[in-house]
Amino acid sequence: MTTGNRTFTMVKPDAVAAGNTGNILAMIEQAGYKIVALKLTQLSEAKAGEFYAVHKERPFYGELVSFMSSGPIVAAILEKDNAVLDFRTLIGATDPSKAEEGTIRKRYAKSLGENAVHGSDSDENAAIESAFHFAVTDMI
Ligand code: FUP
Repeated sequence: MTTGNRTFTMVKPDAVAAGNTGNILAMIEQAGYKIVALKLTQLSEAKAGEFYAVHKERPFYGELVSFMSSGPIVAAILEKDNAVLDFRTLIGATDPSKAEEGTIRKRYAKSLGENAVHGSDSDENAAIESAFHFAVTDMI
């Protein structure tokens, strides 16, 4: 695996429950990403807490952990040049009211908390988050 050409994403419980998984994956593929690992899963509260441990001291942590463990998610590893930064552009701002037209969050996010999709914020975190959800043998 070359660093810099992969990112990690989750279609969050709000978007899976609303039936938007297929449309979101289509937007991702249309943006030039190749899906190199993919699974439907559900995080336990403990696992969601671990994934978002960096936010432990933030006031929204409890709500975030409870939301992210509230239903199925779709986790994926995506490949493209400049994967991490281009994916942040594709998903748009964390708060959908501030997201650009044509972004995934503008189209599908309900609110700052229930914002449809996750995207890694650095190459280092993309590698850590991918390894959190997938074994090397799960990746193409
Ligand atoms: P992002 O990288 O865009 O997913 O945003 P952050 O890492 O800053 O936040 C992670 C998640 O915490 C967001 F997807 C939603 C949630 N969050 C809140 O619920 N309230 C906030 O004020 C900030 C983030």
